[in-house]
Amino acid sequence: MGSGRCCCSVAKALLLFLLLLSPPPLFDAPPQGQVRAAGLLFPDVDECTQGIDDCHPDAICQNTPKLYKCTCKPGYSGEGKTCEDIDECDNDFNGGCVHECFNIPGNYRCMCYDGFMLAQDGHNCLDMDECLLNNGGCQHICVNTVGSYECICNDGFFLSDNQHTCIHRLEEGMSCMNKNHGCAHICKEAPKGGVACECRPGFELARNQRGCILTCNHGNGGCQHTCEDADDGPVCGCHPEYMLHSNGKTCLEREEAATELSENNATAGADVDKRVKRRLLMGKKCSSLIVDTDNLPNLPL
Ligand SMILES: [Ca+2]
Ligand SMILES: [Ca+2]
Ligand SMILES: [Ca+2]
Repeated sequence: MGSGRCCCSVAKALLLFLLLLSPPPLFDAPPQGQVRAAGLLFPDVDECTQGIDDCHPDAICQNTPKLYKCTCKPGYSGEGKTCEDIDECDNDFNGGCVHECFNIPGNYRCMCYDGFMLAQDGHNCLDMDECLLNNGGCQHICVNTVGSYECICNDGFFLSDNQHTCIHRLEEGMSCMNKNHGCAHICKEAPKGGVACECRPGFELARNQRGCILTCNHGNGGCQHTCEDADDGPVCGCHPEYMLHSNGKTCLEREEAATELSENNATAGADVDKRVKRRLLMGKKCSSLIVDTDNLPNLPL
Protein backbone atom coordinates (compact mmCIF):
# COMPACT_ATOMS: atom_id res chain seq x y z
CA MET A 1 0.00 0.00 0.00
CA GLY A 2 2.75 2.36 1.04
CA SER A 3 4.58 1.88 -2.25
CA GLY A 4 1.30 2.59 -4.22
CA ARG A 5 0.84 6.03 -2.54
CA CYS A 6 4.44 6.78 -3.20
CA CYS A 7 4.02 5.86 -6.89
CA CYS A 8 0.90 8.09 -7.17
CA SER A 9 2.60 11.15 -5.68
CA VAL A 10 5.56 10.63 -8.04
CA ALA A 11 3.14 10.61 -11.02
CA LYS A 12 1.48 13.85 -9.75
CA ALA A 13 4.86 15.50 -9.39
CA LEU A 14 5.79 14.41 -12.92
CA LEU A 15 2.53 15.80 -14.34
CA LEU A 16 3.10 19.15 -12.57
CA PHE A 17 6.64 19.22 -13.91
CA LEU A 18 5.41 18.60 -17.47
CA LEU A 19 2.78 21.32 -17.10
CA LEU A 20 5.46 23.76 -16.00
CA LEU A 21 7.60 22.78 -18.99
CA SER A 22 4.83 23.38 -21.58
CA PRO A 23 4.70 27.08 -22.59
CA PRO A 24 1.81 28.95 -21.03
CA PRO A 25 -0.59 30.60 -23.46
CA LEU A 26 0.89 33.96 -22.42
CA PHE A 27 3.83 33.43 -24.84
CA ASP A 28 1.84 32.19 -27.86
CA ALA A 29 2.13 34.35 -31.00
CA PRO A 30 -1.05 36.47 -31.20
CA PRO A 31 -3.26 36.02 -34.29
CA GLN A 32 -2.45 38.25 -37.26
CA GLY A 33 -3.64 41.84 -36.92
CA GLN A 34 -3.81 41.56 -33.12
CA VAL A 35 -1.42 42.41 -30.32
CA ARG A 36 -1.28 41.00 -26.81
CA ALA A 37 -1.09 43.26 -23.80
CA ALA A 38 -1.35 42.06 -20.14
CA GLY A 39 -2.37 38.65 -21.46
CA LEU A 40 -5.32 40.08 -23.45
CA LEU A 41 -5.67 40.36 -27.23
CA PHE A 42 -6.22 43.77 -28.83
CA PRO A 43 -6.49 44.62 -32.57
CA ASP A 44 -3.28 46.25 -33.97
CA VAL A 45 -3.56 49.90 -34.93
CA ASP A 46 -2.21 50.69 -38.42
CA GLU A 47 -0.70 54.05 -37.57
CA CYS A 48 0.40 54.59 -41.19
CA THR A 49 -3.06 54.40 -42.81
CA GLN A 50 -4.66 56.28 -39.94
CA GLY A 51 -2.10 59.07 -40.34
CA ILE A 52 -1.18 59.11 -36.68
CA ASP A 53 2.50 58.29 -37.28
CA ASP A 54 5.21 60.92 -36.91
CA CYS A 55 7.28 59.85 -39.93
CA HIS A 56 8.86 62.70 -41.93
CA PRO A 57 6.90 63.67 -45.11
CA ASP A 58 9.89 62.34 -47.12
CA ALA A 59 9.82 58.99 -45.32
CA ILE A 60 7.93 55.75 -45.95
CA CYS A 61 5.75 54.54 -43.05
CA GLN A 62 5.51 50.79 -42.50
CA ASN A 63 3.06 49.29 -40.03
CA THR A 64 4.38 46.71 -37.52
CA PRO A 65 2.29 44.54 -35.12
CA LYS A 66 2.96 46.75 -32.11
CA LEU A 67 3.97 50.08 -33.60
CA TYR A 68 5.30 51.28 -37.01
CA LYS A 69 8.61 51.98 -38.78
CA CYS A 70 9.80 55.12 -40.64
CA THR A 71 12.38 54.87 -43.46
CA CYS A 72 13.62 57.83 -45.52
CA LYS A 73 12.79 57.65 -49.24
CA PRO A 74 15.65 57.04 -51.74
CA GLY A 75 17.62 60.27 -52.28
CA TYR A 76 17.11 61.32 -48.65
CA SER A 77 19.23 60.63 -45.58
CA GLY A 78 18.08 60.41 -41.95
CA GLU A 79 16.57 58.00 -39.45
CA GLY A 80 12.97 58.41 -40.62
CA LYS A 81 11.56 60.93 -38.18
CA THR A 82 13.73 63.48 -39.95
CA CYS A 83 14.88 63.13 -43.56
CA GLU A 84 17.11 65.48 -45.52
CA ASP A 85 17.69 65.67 -49.27
CA ILE A 86 21.08 64.35 -50.39
CA ASP A 87 22.97 66.89 -52.55
CA GLU A 88 24.22 64.50 -55.22
CA CYS A 89 26.04 67.35 -57.04
CA ASP A 90 28.17 68.23 -54.04
CA ASN A 91 31.11 65.93 -54.75
CA ASP A 92 34.31 65.87 -56.80
CA PHE A 93 32.53 64.11 -59.66
CA ASN A 94 29.90 66.83 -60.14
CA GLY A 95 27.25 64.15 -59.59
CA GLY A 96 28.67 62.31 -62.62
CA CYS A 97 27.36 65.09 -64.91
CA VAL A 98 29.87 66.11 -67.59
CA HIS A 99 28.49 69.67 -67.90
CA GLU A 100 26.14 70.97 -65.22
CA CYS A 101 24.56 69.28 -62.21
CA PHE A 102 21.41 70.57 -60.50
CA ASN A 103 20.34 69.23 -57.15
CA ILE A 104 16.58 68.69 -56.72
CA PRO A 105 14.60 67.27 -53.77
CA GLY A 106 15.16 63.50 -53.66
CA ASN A 107 17.21 63.43 -56.85
CA TYR A 108 19.44 65.48 -59.20
CA ARG A 109 19.46 66.39 -62.86
CA CYS A 110 22.26 66.82 -65.39
CA MET A 111 22.02 69.56 -67.99
CA CYS A 112 24.14 70.39 -71.04
CA TYR A 113 25.42 73.65 -72.47
CA ASP A 114 23.80 75.11 -75.58
CA GLY A 115 24.58 73.08 -78.69
CA PHE A 116 24.65 69.80 -76.73
CA MET A 117 22.01 67.38 -75.61
CA LEU A 118 21.80 64.98 -72.73
CA ALA A 119 22.70 61.38 -73.62
CA GLN A 120 20.39 58.54 -72.70
CA ASP A 121 22.53 57.77 -69.64
CA GLY A 122 21.37 61.16 -68.29
CA HIS A 123 24.95 62.23 -67.55
CA ASN A 124 27.02 62.58 -70.73
CA CYS A 125 26.51 65.43 -73.20
CA LEU A 126 26.55 64.83 -76.93
CA ASP A 127 26.97 67.31 -79.74
CA MET A 128 23.75 68.26 -81.47
CA ASP A 129 23.97 68.05 -85.28
CA GLU A 130 22.21 71.29 -86.15
CA CYS A 131 22.67 70.62 -89.87
CA LEU A 132 20.25 67.70 -89.82
CA LEU A 133 17.30 70.02 -89.28
CA ASN A 134 16.55 72.44 -92.09
CA ASN A 135 20.26 72.54 -93.10
CA GLY A 136 20.91 74.50 -89.89
CA GLY A 137 19.14 77.45 -91.49
CA CYS A 138 22.14 77.89 -93.83
CA GLN A 139 21.37 79.07 -97.32
CA HIS A 140 24.20 77.11 -98.90
CA ILE A 141 26.37 74.66 -96.94
CA CYS A 142 26.02 73.67 -93.29
CA VAL A 143 29.03 72.22 -91.45
CA ASN A 144 28.42 70.62 -88.08
CA THR A 145 31.05 71.22 -85.34
CA VAL A 146 31.23 69.99 -81.76
CA GLY A 147 29.01 72.33 -79.74
CA SER A 148 27.98 74.42 -82.74
CA TYR A 149 27.77 74.60 -86.56
CA GLU A 150 28.85 76.94 -89.35
CA CYS A 151 27.33 78.12 -92.61
CA ILE A 152 29.59 78.29 -95.66
CA CYS A 153 28.82 79.88 -99.00
CA ASN A 154 29.48 78.51 -102.47
CA ASP A 155 32.26 80.11 -104.55
CA GLY A 156 31.42 83.62 -105.67
CA PHE A 157 29.35 84.32 -102.52
CA PHE A 158 30.20 85.56 -99.07
CA LEU A 159 28.38 85.09 -95.81
CA SER A 160 26.17 87.98 -94.70
CA ASP A 161 26.16 89.42 -91.18
CA ASN A 162 23.34 87.08 -90.11
CA GLN A 163 25.80 84.21 -90.66
CA HIS A 164 23.24 82.17 -92.58
CA THR A 165 22.46 83.77 -95.91
CA CYS A 166 24.95 84.29 -98.72
CA ILE A 167 25.54 87.44 -100.75
CA HIS A 168 26.81 87.38 -104.31
CA ARG A 169 30.22 88.95 -104.64
CA LEU A 170 30.35 91.93 -106.90
CA GLU A 171 33.24 92.68 -109.19
CA GLU A 172 36.06 94.76 -107.72
CA GLY A 173 34.52 97.69 -105.91
CA MET A 174 34.22 98.78 -102.32
CA SER A 175 36.69 97.14 -99.99
CA CYS A 176 34.30 94.65 -98.38
CA MET A 177 33.03 93.62 -101.78
CA ASN A 178 36.58 92.76 -102.73
CA LYS A 179 37.03 89.09 -102.07
CA ASN A 180 40.52 89.77 -100.80
CA HIS A 181 39.35 91.87 -97.86
CA GLY A 182 40.75 89.07 -95.66
CA CYS A 183 38.20 89.23 -92.83
CA ALA A 184 37.57 85.76 -91.49
CA HIS A 185 34.03 86.56 -90.32
CA ILE A 186 32.55 90.01 -90.77
CA CYS A 187 33.81 92.79 -93.02
CA LYS A 188 32.76 96.32 -92.13
CA GLU A 189 33.64 99.32 -94.15
CA ALA A 190 35.32 101.97 -92.02
CA PRO A 191 33.84 105.49 -92.38
CA LYS A 192 37.19 106.83 -93.60
CA GLY A 193 37.63 104.04 -96.12
CA GLY A 194 39.30 100.69 -95.78
CA VAL A 195 37.91 97.76 -93.86
CA ALA A 196 37.59 96.86 -90.21
CA CYS A 197 37.12 93.18 -89.51
CA GLU A 198 34.81 91.91 -86.79
CA CYS A 199 34.18 88.49 -85.41
CA ARG A 200 30.99 86.64 -84.64
CA PRO A 201 29.92 86.42 -80.99
CA GLY A 202 32.13 84.00 -79.07
CA PHE A 203 35.19 84.75 -81.22
CA GLU A 204 38.03 87.23 -80.69
CA LEU A 205 39.84 89.18 -83.36
CA ALA A 206 43.32 87.79 -83.94
CA ARG A 207 46.45 89.95 -83.65
CA ASN A 208 46.56 90.38 -87.45
CA GLN A 209 43.13 92.15 -87.18
CA ARG A 210 41.76 89.80 -89.83
CA GLY A 211 41.42 86.32 -88.38
CA CYS A 212 39.02 85.22 -85.64
CA ILE A 213 39.97 83.01 -82.71
CA LEU A 214 37.31 80.76 -81.24
CA THR A 215 36.62 81.12 -77.50
CA CYS A 216 34.81 78.90 -75.02
CA ASN A 217 31.82 81.24 -75.29
CA HIS A 218 30.91 79.81 -78.70
CA GLY A 219 29.69 76.22 -78.83
CA ASN A 220 31.71 75.42 -75.70
CA GLY A 221 34.83 76.17 -77.82
CA GLY A 222 34.21 73.03 -79.87
CA CYS A 223 34.85 70.93 -76.76
CA GLN A 224 32.53 68.11 -75.82
CA HIS A 225 33.05 68.43 -72.06
CA THR A 226 35.16 71.20 -70.52
CA CYS A 227 36.72 74.23 -72.20
CA GLU A 228 39.40 76.71 -71.12
CA ASP A 229 40.48 79.74 -73.08
CA ALA A 230 44.16 80.00 -74.02
CA ASP A 231 46.00 82.53 -76.25
CA ASP A 232 45.72 80.32 -79.33
CA GLY A 233 42.13 79.29 -78.70
CA PRO A 234 40.25 76.88 -76.48
CA VAL A 235 41.85 73.91 -74.73
CA CYS A 236 39.45 71.02 -74.24
CA GLY A 237 39.30 68.71 -71.26
CA CYS A 238 37.16 65.78 -70.19
CA HIS A 239 35.19 64.73 -67.15
CA PRO A 240 37.29 62.45 -64.86
CA GLU A 241 35.64 59.28 -66.18
CA TYR A 242 36.61 60.09 -69.78
CA MET A 243 39.78 60.67 -71.83
CA LEU A 244 40.40 63.25 -74.52
CA HIS A 245 40.24 61.87 -78.04
CA SER A 246 43.27 62.55 -80.25
CA ASN A 247 41.12 65.13 -82.09
CA GLY A 248 41.49 67.27 -78.93
CA LYS A 249 37.75 67.92 -78.76
CA THR A 250 35.64 64.86 -78.05
CA CYS A 251 35.82 62.58 -75.02
CA LEU A 252 35.99 58.80 -74.87
CA GLU A 253 35.00 56.60 -71.97
CA ARG A 254 38.23 55.36 -70.33
CA GLU A 255 37.56 51.69 -71.11
CA GLU A 256 36.98 52.57 -74.73
CA ALA A 257 40.22 54.59 -74.88
CA ALA A 258 42.23 51.71 -73.38
CA THR A 259 40.88 49.37 -76.06
CA GLU A 260 41.92 51.85 -78.71
CA LEU A 261 45.51 51.91 -77.44
CA SER A 262 45.80 48.14 -77.61
CA GLU A 263 44.52 48.07 -81.17
CA ASN A 264 46.53 48.69 -84.30
CA ASN A 265 47.29 52.39 -84.51
CA ALA A 266 46.45 52.55 -88.19
CA THR A 267 42.88 51.40 -87.67
CA ALA A 268 42.33 52.88 -84.22
CA GLY A 269 41.69 56.42 -85.44
CA ALA A 270 39.16 55.31 -88.01
CA ASP A 271 37.37 53.15 -85.43
CA VAL A 272 37.13 56.01 -82.96
CA ASP A 273 35.78 58.28 -85.66
CA LYS A 274 33.16 55.67 -86.48
CA ARG A 275 32.30 55.31 -82.83
CA VAL A 276 32.00 59.04 -82.31
CA LYS A 277 29.86 59.24 -85.42
CA ARG A 278 27.68 56.43 -84.15
CA ARG A 279 27.32 58.17 -80.84
CA LEU A 280 26.37 61.40 -82.55
CA LEU A 281 23.73 59.49 -84.49
CA MET A 282 22.49 57.90 -81.28
CA GLY A 283 22.45 61.36 -79.78
CA LYS A 284 20.37 62.57 -82.68
CA LYS A 285 17.85 59.83 -82.03
CA CYS A 286 17.41 60.86 -78.42
CA SER A 287 17.16 64.55 -79.20
CA SER A 288 13.39 64.29 -79.18
CA LEU A 289 13.33 62.17 -76.03
CA ILE A 290 12.65 63.67 -72.65
CA VAL A 291 15.05 61.90 -70.33
CA ASP A 292 13.29 61.24 -67.07
CA THR A 293 16.09 61.62 -64.57
CA ASP A 294 13.61 61.08 -61.73
CA ASN A 295 13.86 57.39 -62.53
CA LEU A 296 17.63 57.34 -62.79
CA PRO A 297 19.41 55.55 -60.00
CA ASN A 298 21.22 57.77 -57.54
CA LEU A 299 24.96 57.52 -57.89
CA PRO A 300 26.83 55.91 -55.07
CA LEU A 301 28.65 58.63 -53.14
CA1 LIG B 1 0.95 49.24 -35.73
CA1 LIG C 1 19.04 65.76 -54.24
CA1 LIG D 1 27.00 70.69 -83.48
